[in-house]
Amino acid sequence: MIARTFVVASIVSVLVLGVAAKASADPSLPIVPLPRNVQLLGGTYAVSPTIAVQANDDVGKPVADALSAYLRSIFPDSSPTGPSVISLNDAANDPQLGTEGYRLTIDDNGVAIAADAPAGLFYGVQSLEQLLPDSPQAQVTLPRAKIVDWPEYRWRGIHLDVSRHFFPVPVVEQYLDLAARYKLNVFHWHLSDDQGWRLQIKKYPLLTQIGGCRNGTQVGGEGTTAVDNQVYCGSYTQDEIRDVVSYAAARYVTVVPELDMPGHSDAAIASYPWLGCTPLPVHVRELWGESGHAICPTDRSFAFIDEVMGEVASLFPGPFIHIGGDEVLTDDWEASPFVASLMKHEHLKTYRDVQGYFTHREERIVAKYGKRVIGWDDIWPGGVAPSTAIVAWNSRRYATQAAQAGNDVVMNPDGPLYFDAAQGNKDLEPLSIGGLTTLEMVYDYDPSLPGLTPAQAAHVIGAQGDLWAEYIPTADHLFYMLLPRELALAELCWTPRSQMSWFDFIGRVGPQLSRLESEGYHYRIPLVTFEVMGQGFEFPEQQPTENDMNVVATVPTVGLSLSDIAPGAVVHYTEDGSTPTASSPAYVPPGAGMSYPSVSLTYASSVTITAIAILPDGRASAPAVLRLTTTYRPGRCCHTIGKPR
Ligand code: TNX
Repeated sequence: MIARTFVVASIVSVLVLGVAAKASADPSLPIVPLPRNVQLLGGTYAVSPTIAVQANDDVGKPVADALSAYLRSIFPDSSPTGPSVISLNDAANDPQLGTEGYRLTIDDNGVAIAADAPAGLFYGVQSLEQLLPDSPQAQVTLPRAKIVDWPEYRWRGIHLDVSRHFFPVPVVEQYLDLAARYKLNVFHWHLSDDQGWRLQIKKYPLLTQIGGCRNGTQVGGEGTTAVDNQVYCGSYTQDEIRDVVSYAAARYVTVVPELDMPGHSDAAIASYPWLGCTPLPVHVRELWGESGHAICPTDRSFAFIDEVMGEVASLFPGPFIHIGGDEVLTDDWEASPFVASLMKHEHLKTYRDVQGYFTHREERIVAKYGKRVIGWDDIWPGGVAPSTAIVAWNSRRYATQAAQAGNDVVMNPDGPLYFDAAQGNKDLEPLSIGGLTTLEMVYDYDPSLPGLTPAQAAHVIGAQGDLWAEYIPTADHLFYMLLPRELALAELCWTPRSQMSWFDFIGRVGPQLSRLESEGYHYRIPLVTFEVMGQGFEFPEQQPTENDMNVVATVPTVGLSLSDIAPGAVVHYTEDGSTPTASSPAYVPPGAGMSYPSVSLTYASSVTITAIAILPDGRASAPAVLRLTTTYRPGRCCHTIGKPR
């Protein structure tokens, strides 16, 4: 058992390991993303179960109705008869709020939300809902506070790949609910790829009839070639698309449709083989990874793209259409006599220039329908129009060049903002594409680019997280990969970097998980966190994995506490290196104040503490391992923090 010698000492330094920790000493209001300005006024306001919502005009009415519905879920037995009210006012007349900012005031007069546009009211309501409980209550109090809040970035995006696995409309709507709750405002919908075309196009019905189905799906992890031979189909009708677009709009989310061309187009080429540049048959791809095929830059292909974009432009009211453009393998182009003659005729020297030609023709088509092109950063080197924006997944260099040239850029780095990577030690996580993107890695990502003038920096319009779905066959798995990483994404998009604090953030994640839990969402249970307290220890930079930490102490006794933020979880631990179970000792947190349990070590000894968090229903977090070793020898000096001898 962890020695219960209580160390009462001045805490010189506190080292917190892992992904979860207690709230900081002065916890913020439990709102994610953290609001820009919060002034606590002291005391509380008691919310009457009969509280009503009043909007000053019809503009705010849909937002008021949504808030009323939330209040009725808390007070199911009362009706909104007043006299206390939550007032919504869409004429704050405060320029700093912009179209998305809001003021939320909770004082003795009640609750008031003011904004200068409906999106701002909506975001004020999201913040208020996070201060309210997530289940029916007899009594509710709110902290008296004044919040003035607006976002750092105007593109706060979440992406979803529905080609590799298809997610039906109700799942997409849940995905949008969560995006909106955390004040994300762009849904990048990856609607086509080699493995499936998912958007009904009336002029080209085979795109979904043939391109919407594949004859099998890769089974197993990266690199395998095993296929299950099961027919797998899925697509959205245009009516369904319109429903999703209006569902998103009601939550102030703009849908950006992506049709990925000229690479990643096997499903389109399989549907209409004349789109391709190869005489060989092309099938809707069953394995993940890239195919060698690409759409041929013929006039017939561009006539097809024109008709497709016409339908797309009429379905999606937002300003952008995403044309893809990533990972174009040029094998088919290189073998094509047509491409050879095109290159000669158009003076295109390289295949990169051919991609530039392709992009420019798409830009002209998209502009004709009153829209702007956005594409993966792979389109940058071939040349793009000034109005074209790029999503930088691959190259900070291209992102920087684009911002310098005055093109808008959305930061979306493979790594910190790729949520298809594992959230912890991949051997303990569900099958994923691999790699490691912990919650903390997401949180630490800063979308700003160094070395830009303010005018150039203004072209970095925001960031987005991606969910590529090769290894994500079900909705439960999808939400598991999304949560809680989406919360960190939301905060880095909304909250100024200078106000962000990891420890403060994880203190606010717990209440969010409790609401997500009550709504039945799957999420990754955060690891147990170790706090090592006192002086004279070192946390080597190289840690084996997220779950596995080494600490070298230069003192014989180290104060330690374990904590977890998962709702209702109990921490269990072992000290012999074995994985804890529910029958391992439960960790009882010490009381408030400066008393902590401590671990006593003798020279050159070490102890391995392994801890898991077990939820009431038996689900458990991955184990977190802390190996403590001491180099302390009586009589030798150990005053220097972090420098063991
Ligand atoms: C690269 S990101 C791709 C996708 C894959 C993803 C897997 C991008 C523009 N292309 O086709 O699904 O990696 O992480």
